[in-house]
Amino acid sequence: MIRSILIANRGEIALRIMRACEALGIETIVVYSQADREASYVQRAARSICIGPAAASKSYLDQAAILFAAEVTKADAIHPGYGFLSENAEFAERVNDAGRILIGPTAENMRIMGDKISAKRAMIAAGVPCVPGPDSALPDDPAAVRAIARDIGYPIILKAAGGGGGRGMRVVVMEDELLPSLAITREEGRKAFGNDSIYAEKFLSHPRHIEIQVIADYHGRALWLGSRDCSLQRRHQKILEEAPAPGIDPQLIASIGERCADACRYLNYRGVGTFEFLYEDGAFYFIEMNTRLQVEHPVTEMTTGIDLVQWQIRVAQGDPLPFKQADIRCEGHSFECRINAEDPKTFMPSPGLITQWDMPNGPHIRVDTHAFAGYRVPPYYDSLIGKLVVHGTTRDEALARLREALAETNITGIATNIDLHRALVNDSAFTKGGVDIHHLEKNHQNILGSAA
Ligand code: MV4
Repeated sequence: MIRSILIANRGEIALRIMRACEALGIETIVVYSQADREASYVQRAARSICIGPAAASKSYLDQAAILFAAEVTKADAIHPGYGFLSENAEFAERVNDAGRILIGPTAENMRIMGDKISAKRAMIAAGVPCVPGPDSALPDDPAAVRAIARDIGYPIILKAAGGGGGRGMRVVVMEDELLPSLAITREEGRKAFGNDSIYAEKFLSHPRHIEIQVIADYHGRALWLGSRDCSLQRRHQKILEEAPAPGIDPQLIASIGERCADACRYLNYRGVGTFEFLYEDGAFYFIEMNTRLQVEHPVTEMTTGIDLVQWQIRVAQGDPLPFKQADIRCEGHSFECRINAEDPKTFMPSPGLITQWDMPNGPHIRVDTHAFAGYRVPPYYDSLIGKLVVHGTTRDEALARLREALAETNITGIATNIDLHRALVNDSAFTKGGVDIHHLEKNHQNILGSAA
């Protein structure tokens, strides 16, 4: 039984995890950097420990400092949240070696999925459909590389095995560019990830980004918990997500979901996780698996009624999942707007003092945030300061609630992307449903302009 959890994260997700702990009667310990001293969740925790200066490398990424804080407080478990150390296999091992529970999948799960080539190989073995292309690294021999690319068919995309989330990728349109592009991507992979393995895939030109949430216990049960559409993004930063993915045959989603749950059982996956797919012309193609709780988990909670963080904790302490796949429902529709402290036109971060913080509330509305009037947004971290989540019986009802909720929102003192969200909920392509991953970047000016 877990009696106490050290939360190795900050901001809205630290508070989200704290709420789940409180609901389960688990004591919370939070670690914080000097820049997060005035955050209210730091006072709310039973114990709080400053682990270093503002720079994440000297605080939220300092494994020794976090492990020491856990030792001092005798924390039974550590919850890493998202980002920071959440997908770090070495950290997971060190937590276990210290006799503590890491709330997340096993270090081996993280290692397999962290290497995008081994992830793809595992998915092919488990029967999950992948983007066409070999599940092995490109060879050194130029003639062999050319033959592989020709076999896939141009355009192709080169990806670094150590990359992911949009880092270390390059599209190749013609054979002329192949070897120079490969050399550059290799060098980037070597420098950024210490891994110069590169793989090649067919480049999909207009996909949607659809993901499947899963949860697996230590007793061989693995379930899929519906789909999310995360196509509205800019520079690999998601802006607005929804569940379920609109306009896709639920039977097709269910068949992919079953594949994901099968893959979890095949891989002895533990905890919560997300299978990321590209969806184009009616077909799904696996690209990556995230071995953590994700920012957008609330839309899945709203449509399934399952508290993912509570179940993540319960599974980590060995509880069996009490529901079967047939018990999992996808009810209605949910949207999440990521509220960022940033300029809506330039996307430049906008830290500083929040002078007014009026958030909507009422039925079918959820706001996940650590911010408040008088809170100072520090300049050192991600600009996400909150998430506005709504639910409706239908997508249109959820959208109407989202419009109303955004109209009620008033944040002053710092710039936020609220105006972008207000414009998005009136963008006809978005309201119709099913925009691709390029929609926001292509139409950003028009979307903002037509709202004014
Ligand atoms: C792709 C792709 C097109 N074809 N793979 C970007 C992030 C990383 N997770 C994988 N990514 C992509 N992989 C093939 N074969 C286009 C992207 C991509 C993308 C994917 C999801 C969400 C946003 C994106 C933005 C640009 C490119």
